[in-house]
Amino acid sequence: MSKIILVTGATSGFGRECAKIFAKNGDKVIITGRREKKLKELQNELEGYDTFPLAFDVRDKKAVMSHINNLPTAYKDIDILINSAGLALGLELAPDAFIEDWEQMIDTNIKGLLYVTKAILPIMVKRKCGYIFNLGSIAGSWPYQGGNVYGATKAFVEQFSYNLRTDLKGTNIRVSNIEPGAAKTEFSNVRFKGETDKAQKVYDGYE
Ligand code: NDP
Ligand code: 8X3
Repeated sequence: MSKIILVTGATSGFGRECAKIFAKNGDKVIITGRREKKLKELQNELEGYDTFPLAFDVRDKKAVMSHINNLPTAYKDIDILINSAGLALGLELAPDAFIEDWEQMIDTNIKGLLYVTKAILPIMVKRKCGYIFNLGSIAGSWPYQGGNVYGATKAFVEQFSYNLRTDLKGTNIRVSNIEPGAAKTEFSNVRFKGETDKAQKVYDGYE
């Protein structure tokens, strides 16, 4: 049976690939991210499949709530949430890191994920089913130099996932925290703020 999936961070990387797989599987996929142009590109690439683009910033609590609460009837009953929107900014050691970078990672990876989850939970609870996939990271469990706040946000995602799973016992809603290792997406371009050489070097020697 076809499902309704909402994917955050569907303009790039893991979120985009997940959206493609679900859409090609015959599911209805609500694709979200800040960049409307990228959402349109993905929708065009998936022509013939059922996608619904929704552009918003996960840091904007009001926008998150109103977009999700005002979904058209055909997309309202979300079965699966994929919380992929997230980012790392900078690789400076803590004394040299920028407080604004720390704030943006916390606002996106922690608060943004919470806003989207909180907006969708009532839909799942009412229907007594659902699956929430959070994108944590190995960086949430293992330290590396310069990973300071990024890793800490992912540790939050891990613990929140455990606690959410506990709170949802008996509701038939499942929660998984996926913890990938380094993967070549836009992630490092974002982390190094467009310094492509630096971003590329991250993956030198990786297979
Ligand atoms: P990408 O940079 O390729 O994609 C990140 C996505 O997040 C984009 O679609 C971006 O969309 C979205 N996003 C970022 N900020 C916001 C925001 N404020 N509001 C809405 N959407 C936002 O990275 P990945 O696909 O690699 O990363 C996806 C998730 O996986 C992240 O949570 C990341 O921390 C995690 N991860 C990544 C790993 C890696 O090595 N790549 C490894 C482990 C975990 P837009 O810019 O259009 O808003
Ligand atoms: C992304 C993986 O190792 O670059 O979460 O932090 S890593």
